[in-house]
Amino acid sequence: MSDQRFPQLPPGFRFGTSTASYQIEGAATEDGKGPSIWDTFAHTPGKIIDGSTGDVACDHYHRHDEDVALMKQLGTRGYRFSISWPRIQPTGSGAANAKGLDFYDRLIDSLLASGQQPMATLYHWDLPQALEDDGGWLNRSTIDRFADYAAILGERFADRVEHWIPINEPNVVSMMGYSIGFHAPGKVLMFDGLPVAHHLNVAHGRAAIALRAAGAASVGCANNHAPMWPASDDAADVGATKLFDAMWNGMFLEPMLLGRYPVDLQPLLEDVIKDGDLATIRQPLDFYGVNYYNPMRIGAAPEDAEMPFEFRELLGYPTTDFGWPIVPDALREWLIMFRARFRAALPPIMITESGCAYNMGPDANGVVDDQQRIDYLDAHLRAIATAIERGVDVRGYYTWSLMDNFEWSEGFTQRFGLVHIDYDTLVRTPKRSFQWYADMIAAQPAHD
Ligand code: GBH
Repeated sequence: MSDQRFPQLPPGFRFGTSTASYQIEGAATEDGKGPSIWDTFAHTPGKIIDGSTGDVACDHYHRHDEDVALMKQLGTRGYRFSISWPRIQPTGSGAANAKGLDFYDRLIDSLLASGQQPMATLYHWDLPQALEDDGGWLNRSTIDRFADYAAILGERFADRVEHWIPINEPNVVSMMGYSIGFHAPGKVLMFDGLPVAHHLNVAHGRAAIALRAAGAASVGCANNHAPMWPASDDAADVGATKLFDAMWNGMFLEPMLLGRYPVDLQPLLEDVIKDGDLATIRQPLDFYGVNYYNPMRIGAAPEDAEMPFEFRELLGYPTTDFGWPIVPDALREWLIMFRARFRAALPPIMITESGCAYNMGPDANGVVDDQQRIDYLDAHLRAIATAIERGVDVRGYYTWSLMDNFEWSEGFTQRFGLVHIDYDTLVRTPKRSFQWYADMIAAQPAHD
């Protein structure tokens, strides 16, 4: 009997949680870890809204056993985390740091012992600072460094990691990091940041090849997708939306799945594409990871603006504490469109991130009453269930995030976790949504 109180996903559907190294680990200088661009950026005054850094974050580096025990309590069967490149190669090249490898070795073994299949991201934005000093992702040789790093990880962990993701949200890396400078390394290059996008694409392909050569069974991606809604029917707004859609959604998706860039972007990338690159990028993917948060409303910018598009407020929907609109229907529509458009070129989909910021803490009774997060997860899982009924092959949902963590430029001010973190004491308190997620998983007909 199906339990109508909860969304029902097909038998075998995978439930998990998701995190990233710099956001949770702390231990910024321990066991030989080198500095990353996020260490540098967070320590630069004025970059992080509350002046915080990831030096300690959730102290997951020392408390991973407790965190894995929480996953077991949740009843998830998968956990997506990222590996900190500068723990493995402190300067981004050369021999591996044994202590860095050992940390992930312990983590992976404890995950497996607790019934959590590891999904490892190689790059969730913490580039070794030494590589940035050489130009970072603007420098093509960073691709070779990334392929070497991928080979090290593949050799050590391919026997135990179920799913691999080379790069988290390359569109955010390129746009937020190198075009508008809101994220590390804080470069404001506008369209001159575009080579970064291409280099990230090639790095994705090279890492996929290296991982498979080392025996990795399943390699995918984690691309952020946002449905783009024009601010009006005006040709200028529609045109600006089409361009931004190509830059945000098409720039990585199309080369990965089809081996070509969106037509509108081809002239902008002519100079940076080398022979063979497009074939390198288009590696077969075992799954296509989608990070979904919300649709965006785009309008044409005034002629003297630096970029031809601008972001407008999307009105008429409830918002999270971060101010992001809540539109689960847009996820359903987007998934259905995605399948209709790519058909046989589309691998099975995993939702590699989906979640919301609500910032309440424990009440007088110690309860973190985040009913809004429960409603959010419920609605998004129902949207996915509907897309699956319409024929979209979605295999899993890894909610962002297991626990509150360092939310990049927002520091500790935005809380995405199922588990509350007290940043003074580092005490973990499962929220009501944690219990809901556990009950929802337990209510599935049969799950993997
Ligand atoms: C992800 O990025 C990251 O992978 C993860 O590390 C992060 O903690 C998490 O999401 C939460 O932020 O202009 O109001 O329409 C999210 C990338 C891109 C999502 C911009 C929201 C637009 C918000 N974000 N997007 S809005």
